[in-house]
Amino acid sequence: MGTKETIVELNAEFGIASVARVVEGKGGLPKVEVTCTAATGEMYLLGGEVTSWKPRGREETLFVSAASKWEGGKAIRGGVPVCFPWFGNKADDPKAPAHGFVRAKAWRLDSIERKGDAVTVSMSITSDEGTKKWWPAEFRLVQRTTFGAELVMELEMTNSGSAPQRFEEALHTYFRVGDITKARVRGLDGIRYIDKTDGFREKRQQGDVVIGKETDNVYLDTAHAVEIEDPAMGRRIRVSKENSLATVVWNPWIEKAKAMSDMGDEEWRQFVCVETCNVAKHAVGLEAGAQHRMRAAITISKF
Ligand code: TA6
Repeated sequence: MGTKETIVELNAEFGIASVARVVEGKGGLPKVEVTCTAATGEMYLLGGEVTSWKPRGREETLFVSAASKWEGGKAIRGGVPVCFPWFGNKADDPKAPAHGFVRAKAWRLDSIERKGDAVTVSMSITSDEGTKKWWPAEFRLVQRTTFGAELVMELEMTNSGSAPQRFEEALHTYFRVGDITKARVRGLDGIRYIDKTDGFREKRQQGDVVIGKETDNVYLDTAHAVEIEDPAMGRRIRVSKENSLATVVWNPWIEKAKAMSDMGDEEWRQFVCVETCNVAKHAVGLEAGAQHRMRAAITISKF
């Protein structure tokens, strides 16, 4: 079945008149488009990836690169890539795809539900012979996203195998900012972090996180909310979380952005990644048959 037929079929099965529909997105890729009272949003079946959330009366919250590739098998540059079952490079296999394999694979659309003035979209990916080449585990991973006055994402991992598994996970969220040089991330003062731009040295955050160079910090033992202050767009973005003990703050800055084929040379100015995750020493151990659910909730207020 071609993509167009799939889209027609999916829309017939899951579409909700005037609230949510399955349409052809960029590159002809299928996506769910949400237009409910509280917000608009979109989520691609590629990677189970949220690529837009606009609460009613507000501007777009997420950043997506104008140079993103929109091709099956390639991660979308921007939105909320799902990193799983490892973060960054795979320790024991330099040839393995960075951030795991699920963000470049087609996920399954499982449901679209209207909940009051919000809409919840669930997509999932299940282990198969292809995934076992990279990671010999049985699993089902669900990305359940509610587009409403807040954006709530739940990443639910079920260990459907007969052996315990250990994995890393991240909601690698690209937040749009008006000017990265004026933005700051509050809420990590005093928290220990690994500085990936300085030989993975351990450091301690002094005050707010301001971005004035390539920044790639993995904050550890931190379960609480952070706020992105974006004076250029006059807004504050709050990211609260559950069942996550690490937060990553990343901006590639000038040289790294230039070196990325799927990012515009000047786009480093327009986003900061604040990633809700369990990585490094916070990798999750899950017994056979058990389930783990990491949650991120995002709200916007006037700055
Ligand atoms: O989360 C930050 C990071 O791990 C950086 O090191 C950088 O590699 C970024 O992710 C983007 O990775 P990607 O594989 O999407 O280019």
